[in-house]
Amino acid sequence: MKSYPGIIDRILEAVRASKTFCVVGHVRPDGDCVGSQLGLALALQNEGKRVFCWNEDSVPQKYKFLNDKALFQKPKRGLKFDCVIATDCASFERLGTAGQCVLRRKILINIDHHESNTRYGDLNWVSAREASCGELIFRLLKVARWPITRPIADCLFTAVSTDTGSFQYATTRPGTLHVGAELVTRGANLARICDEVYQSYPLSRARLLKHIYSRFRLTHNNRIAWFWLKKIDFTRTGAESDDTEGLIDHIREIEPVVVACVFEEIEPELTRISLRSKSDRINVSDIAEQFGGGGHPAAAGARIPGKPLSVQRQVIAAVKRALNSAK
Ligand SMILES: [Mn+2]
Repeated sequence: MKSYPGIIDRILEAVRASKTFCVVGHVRPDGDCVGSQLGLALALQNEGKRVFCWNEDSVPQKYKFLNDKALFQKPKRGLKFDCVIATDCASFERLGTAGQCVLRRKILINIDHHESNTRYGDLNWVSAREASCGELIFRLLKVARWPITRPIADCLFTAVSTDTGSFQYATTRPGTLHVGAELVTRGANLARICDEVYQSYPLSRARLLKHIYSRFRLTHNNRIAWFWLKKIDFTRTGAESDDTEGLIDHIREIEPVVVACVFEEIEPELTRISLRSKSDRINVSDIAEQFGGGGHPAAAGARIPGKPLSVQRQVIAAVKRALNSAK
């Protein structure tokens, strides 16, 4: 709590002076995004604030249990907020259409843990040391002395757990585990969270996984693994685009693999890439930045225009260069 007293105090001052809020997150929200948004929104509601949450894309099925108070509601056109808070979102563009929904506001606060954050808020609290944005929200609540109720603990635990691969990634620090422990003390329902988030995948996702296992490719002495997700793969398996979260881990976890990459067809000439690194000498955020994206050293992504095969060649070549220069 010592490192950022100034910015937390300034955020709390702005929050205390505001009545109406919208808490927004990035396109294709993940567990850290939704958990941070809802944990913060519930705390604000408990303080008597009027709060909405909104994202361009809907809450993935596996996180819907966190939204039992239906806090996600599309703001009506022209609605004005005293305060908009963006969580887990590295740039204003990453808000997608949610950014347009909340243009009318007095103040924009940006709370995030991405190194590549562009500081697009009026107040910016960016701390890349934390493994998840959920830990920043936890700290905000502690400094504010707002109660961490059971529903809030569920949201924040989901945030921390999903962004750390269940406390496995190298970003997990002692503080991350302390936050997890305190959230469990405050009543986070581990059995329910693990069942909803990790043990309830739709059958369509299993079909997609079968496809991936039969199609993934290895190169560079098995140190690079990748697969493609084409639109037709979704149609064939009945999977939705939110079923793809975490699929990359299935190739990342293969022993010789150092860098895993997923290419997803968004449009015939627009590809979304996701990158994961298992080595602290390979920073995939640097690779993603070469293609206009960003993220964390071990997990990053980008959207790249161009012919799919050419995108694939360029990205694999950039990964090979990174591996060769890390030798
Ligand atoms: Mn995150």
